[in-house]
Amino acid sequence: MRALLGWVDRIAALTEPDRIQWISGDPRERDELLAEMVAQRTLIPLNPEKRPGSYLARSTPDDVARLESRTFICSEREEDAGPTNNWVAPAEMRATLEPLFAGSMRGRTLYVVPFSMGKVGGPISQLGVQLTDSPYAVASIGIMTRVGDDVTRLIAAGEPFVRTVHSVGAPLAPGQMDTAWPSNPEKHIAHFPESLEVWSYGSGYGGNAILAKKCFALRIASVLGRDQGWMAEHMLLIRVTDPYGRAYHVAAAFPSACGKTNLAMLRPTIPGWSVETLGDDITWIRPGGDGKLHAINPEAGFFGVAPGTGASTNVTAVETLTHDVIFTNVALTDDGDVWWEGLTDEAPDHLIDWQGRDWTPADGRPAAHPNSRFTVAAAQSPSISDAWEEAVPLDVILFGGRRATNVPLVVEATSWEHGVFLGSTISSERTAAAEGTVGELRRDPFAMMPFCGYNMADYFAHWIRMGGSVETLPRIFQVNWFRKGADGAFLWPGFGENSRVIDWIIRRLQGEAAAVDTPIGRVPAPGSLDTSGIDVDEEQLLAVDRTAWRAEADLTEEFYARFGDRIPPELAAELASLRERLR
Ligand code: GTP
Ligand code: SPV
Ligand code: MN
Repeated sequence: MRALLGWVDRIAALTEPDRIQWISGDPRERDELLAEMVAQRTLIPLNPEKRPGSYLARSTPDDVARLESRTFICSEREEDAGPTNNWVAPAEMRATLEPLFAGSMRGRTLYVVPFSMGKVGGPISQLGVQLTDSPYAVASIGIMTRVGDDVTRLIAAGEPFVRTVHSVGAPLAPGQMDTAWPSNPEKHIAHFPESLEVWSYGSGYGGNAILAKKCFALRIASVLGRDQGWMAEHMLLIRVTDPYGRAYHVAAAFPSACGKTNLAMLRPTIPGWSVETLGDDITWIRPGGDGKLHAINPEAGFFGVAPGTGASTNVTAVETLTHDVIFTNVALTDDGDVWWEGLTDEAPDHLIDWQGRDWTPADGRPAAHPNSRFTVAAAQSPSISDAWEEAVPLDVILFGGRRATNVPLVVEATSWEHGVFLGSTISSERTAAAEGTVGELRRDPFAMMPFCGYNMADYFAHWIRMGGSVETLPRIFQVNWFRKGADGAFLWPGFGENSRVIDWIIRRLQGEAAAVDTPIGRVPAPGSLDTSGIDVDEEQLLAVDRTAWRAEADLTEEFYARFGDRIPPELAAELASLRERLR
């Protein structure tokens, strides 16, 4: 406890808040915080008849997504951050941050938020504390993690914890009016993997501000996993039950805004199957005592993409969002409810858009920001599994991305090493979840490019190594719901119909579905994928074009070359045999 108190004192002395508030986890404390934010105009209460317990927040236009260019891994040695991370020496970053944080909380409250990733005291769980001057962040962390006195007691008893410090960088002079969304044009999201610290300055949004999420549960946790023999992954986690009542656990790594929440809440369109949700964004994986890898969802809520979430795409999400939700950057309806593109087929005649301006369909611009999101407790999802707070044995791992060309609907890896190779070669079209040009193709191995806290080649080697940690490994598949035909339309209906791919995968595990070998892996044999009742061009969906794949192999070689001789020999060998098979 002395360690925690001393640290809070030091940060308070640096940031000079007007007051310090320890978050206990009491529901009354939460209600007070929400009421304060309403008074401050940070939150707009929604119509309690339509959306009880729910609020809308609007950020500033420069604070709407993760900022990868402002995200830093500050390891002692540059090579430990690797060529795909922004590296700054720890001493240099501290020298940059100190003057920014000095006095940055003047006129504000410093909240001390103790949180647990995974259930409090759970065998795979980890503790952290976020010090923040953002009540919006406090409310979000309260939904996304388990916060409060239970955690403080564990820390007092000597449990280790990750230290995270966050300031929106908007001190208030005496008497100065606050703004609805305080932030600072200068932003830094800095990770210190050796001292297990995160310092975030200037942003109030999502992964930049809820430091338990990407900063801790992925970037710092990936380093802990490397050192301690476990894995922190950008994956959803589901339990799939087949028509015979057999249950399987499936984890899937798709890049940001590429369908994790959708698959996590999948409603199968084919009879006999059911899917339960365990997690939608982050999965921690460890060898279990039974010779299998075991997985947990370390989070307690969903911070999900709103646009594209509707009755025809993700009805479970729509049902999850009926009460007690914080929406950010969606549109406001005239009757005090929310709307976003894709919620309904037809837009309302009039809205207030995400920037607070009048909006009609004729305006032509989106009413909700493309990266607008909902924050909601996992427990209130109708699809939540009874087992969602427990560790479950992992049977299948999927890797995916958003690829208009080349990548088939589903490919089965022929071995763990081949599966790791597939994961390492994933590229995906950029989405609005971070800055950058939407649609531009970029490498996103294991969907972890923005989230790996160390050298990505060492991360690849860690995956290879984990293959030797248990007797029965999950089977690995690559999927792509986003392949397009010559007319530019998706070849695959997606959403609930993705259950047909899950069905094929599970029947592969049972030895009940046929596959054919291609140079890149196994694809469904003609007739083995259940396409009854839908009209799809299976040949195009599963086609493997050798010329295009030779070009893909060239790009993979270029990508690997960025890491020099740190690329594990197993992956270099996989690339060589791919080339061999493509000849
Ligand atoms: P993060 O929270 O950013 O990590 O992303 P996520 O992977 O959870 O993203 P999410 O599931 O919210 O996906 C967002 C977008 O993907 C929405 O626009 C969806 O409409 C779209 N999407 C999801 N599944 C499918 C699918 O099967 N087919 C198609 N075409 N689009 C999909
Ligand atoms: C992502 O970008 O992958 C997210 C949203 O899940 S955020 O928490 O903002 O990073
Ligand atoms: Mn994510």
